[in-house]
Amino acid sequence: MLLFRHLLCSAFFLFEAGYFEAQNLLPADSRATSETVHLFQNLKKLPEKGFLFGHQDDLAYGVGWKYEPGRSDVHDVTGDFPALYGWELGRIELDQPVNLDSVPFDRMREFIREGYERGGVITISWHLNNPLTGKTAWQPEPGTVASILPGGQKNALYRSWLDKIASFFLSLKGSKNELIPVIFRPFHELNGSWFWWGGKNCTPVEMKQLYRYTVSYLRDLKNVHNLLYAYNTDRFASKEDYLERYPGDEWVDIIGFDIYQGNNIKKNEDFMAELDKTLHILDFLAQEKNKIPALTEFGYNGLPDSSWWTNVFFNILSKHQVAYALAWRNSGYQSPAQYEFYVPYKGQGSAPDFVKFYGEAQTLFQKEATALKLYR
Ligand code: BMA
Repeated sequence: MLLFRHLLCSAFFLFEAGYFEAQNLLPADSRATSETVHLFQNLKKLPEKGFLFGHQDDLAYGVGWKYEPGRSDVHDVTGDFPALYGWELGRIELDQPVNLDSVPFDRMREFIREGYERGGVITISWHLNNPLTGKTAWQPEPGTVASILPGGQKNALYRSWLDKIASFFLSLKGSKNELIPVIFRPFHELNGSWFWWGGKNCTPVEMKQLYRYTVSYLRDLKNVHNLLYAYNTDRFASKEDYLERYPGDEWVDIIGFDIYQGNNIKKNEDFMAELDKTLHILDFLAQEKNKIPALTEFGYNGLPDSSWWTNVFFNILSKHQVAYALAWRNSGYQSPAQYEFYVPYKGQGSAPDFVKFYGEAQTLFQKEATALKLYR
């Protein structure tokens, strides 16, 4: 009888959501859909195996082409699609039909479904305009973050923008009418000062408030339950630096950062040393906080080094634990001064090395991701 009571009590205890939360088996949204919870649990185990290779806007366009059904620069080079697809919502807040990089939101929805149905993972960023001035994300104005928090003059406007992204997230449906899970990385690069939400443009306290407010609004008010939340800095110097604007473990599922070679990190050795050091801190924090580590954006614009993928990037990444790494977009020719791509296209100098990188056991592309059944 005693034993029976004991078993009954344990079962009762196990069924309490509190137990799962305490064990970190549930994401920041304890009411997340089952596909989202499975993705969360599978991503947590993933670094033991390897990392998903991702590419921004991969299915929409590449170098020298746009909107050719079934095409992808990654596929042209490797015969396989990425395992992770990045998309961007900037300008959805203005009710525009296309985003700031000219991707129509309707097409984006179809591409998201296409990648998901193949077993791939979706991550979304949002370069939302400055709500105080109406200018772009890159045009900071003192007081912007304070103005959109509760009590601020632009809070109602910000809420109306959140309503629009909530509708978009809730419109992402798979073939069984289930919601498609998305890794949302609001306020990315939040320790740099180039966006209105970042660095010296607000205080760490304001940033934490805004992050929590945004999660809570989407999750608790709009009932969006297909999101995992990524805390996403830019390059950083130390653990303390990384955590300065961290909203707290209960608000975050994934911890990551963005890092690029070129511009201010020119030499391979310097990039490797910094990537190694910061990934080492991330490994430690992911363990300590029981979070999913990720390289939320990376790249070397124009890929001028033909062996960069194996000698530089994989050389360092293979020593660390990340669940995924997202390469930035292949927009190609933009102006004589700007030619932008971060994965090789067919015939590009680093393409053979990228195929070698593809062949590494730790790099996971679409076929491997599909086999992993990340939503079950
Ligand atoms: C930047 C560049 C821009 C683009 C922006 C938002 O890094 O790629 O061309 O508009 O991201 O996607």
